[in-house]
Amino acid sequence: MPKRALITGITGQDGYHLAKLLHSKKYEVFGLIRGQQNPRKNEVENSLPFVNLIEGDLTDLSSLFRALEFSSPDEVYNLAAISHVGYSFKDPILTAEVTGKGVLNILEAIRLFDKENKIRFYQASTSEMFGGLDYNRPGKGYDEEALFHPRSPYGVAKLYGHWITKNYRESYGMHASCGILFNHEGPMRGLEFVTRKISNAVARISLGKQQYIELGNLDPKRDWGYAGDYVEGMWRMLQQDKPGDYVLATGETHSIGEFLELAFAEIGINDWSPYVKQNPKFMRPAEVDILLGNPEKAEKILGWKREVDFKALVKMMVQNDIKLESGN
Ligand code: NDP
Ligand code: GDR
Repeated sequence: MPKRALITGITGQDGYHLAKLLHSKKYEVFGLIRGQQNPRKNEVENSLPFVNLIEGDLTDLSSLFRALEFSSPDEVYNLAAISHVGYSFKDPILTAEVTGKGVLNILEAIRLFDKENKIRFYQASTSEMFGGLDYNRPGKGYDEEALFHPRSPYGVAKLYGHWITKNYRESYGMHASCGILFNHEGPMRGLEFVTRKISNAVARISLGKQQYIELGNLDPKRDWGYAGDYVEGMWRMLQQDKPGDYVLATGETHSIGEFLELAFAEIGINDWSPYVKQNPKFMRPAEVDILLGNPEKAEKILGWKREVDFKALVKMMVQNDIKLESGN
């Protein structure tokens, strides 16, 4: 019997990569999609034709229960969230409902549905829970034991999701794991995130379709990996005999300026400064200045390691956007 997996957040970047990975491993894949007429539905049907879509919303426990009944999964990957940190300052209450309490909804639905306690659960936790104040692990990078200090409504909501997942593991013996993932990017990244915003703008500038790009704060540093590598780590967490929490990261950190430098170099521009304008509109009330992860535990126990390095990631994203923008 093939294994069955239910993915929430199927229209997102990670939903795409994870569905592909599970399909390649012969899983039957189900994806939760929200809204009466989700604008991304056609896209998902075309790019992931093997996925069985189920309508539902993380804020609606009854829809989650129905999704479990319909898919009868061995594994549930909870990737759905309001995931944009900047947006979470504008809509903090909705962010708490979806990104925070939504996790409780799906855990509760599983607890009520799965009387034999067999379902394995993955929660998409994040480096945003650490907050970038590098005071407790100077230089070494955040690991699973590092202190949390979230700096946005998104980070605070994710911390609730993280702890309630651990609580269900401890209280009910659920096989529930949290992947504390640092930023991961790629051609499927939403245009609202800084890496894809840059790769898309660079492609358009090279084709004469755009003059410049407007960005917020250029100083923050991030530990950027490739999303295709990270979904492999998610899957490996659920294949362990025991549930646990794991950091997935590259162990390197780079500034937005460095990303700009490599991206513009792809189109033969060495000085990017004339093409970048700063706009306070893209700044946040509180910033995460630096994130650096320590993936030692995942490397040791899961045998996981990132494959794509920073330079290759930037190249992949810019070249993909040049292709898309030139209609090839
Ligand atoms: P995306 O923003 O690309 O995808 C988010 C998904 O959540 C979309 O499919 C969206 O669906 C869905 N969603 C939003 N609200 C609801 C709701 N109320 N009910 C059901 N579905 C909903 O995120 P990523 O794929 O990049 O990330 C996946 C998860 O991992 C997220 O939880 C994110 O917070 C977390 N994460 C991501 C990292 C990264 O670097 N990418 C790093 C660490 C954690 P719709 O199309 O309907 O909007
Ligand atoms: P992040 O990603 O906040 O790390 O969250 P994002 O790409 O949005 O921002 C990274 C850094 O770039 C700065 N920045 C800008 N960001 C955006 N989006 N747009 C801009 O124009 C811009 N200019 C500068 C930001 O201030 C920030 O410092 C991502 C999400 O995927 C989360 O869901 C996930 O949990 C974390 O990564 C790990």
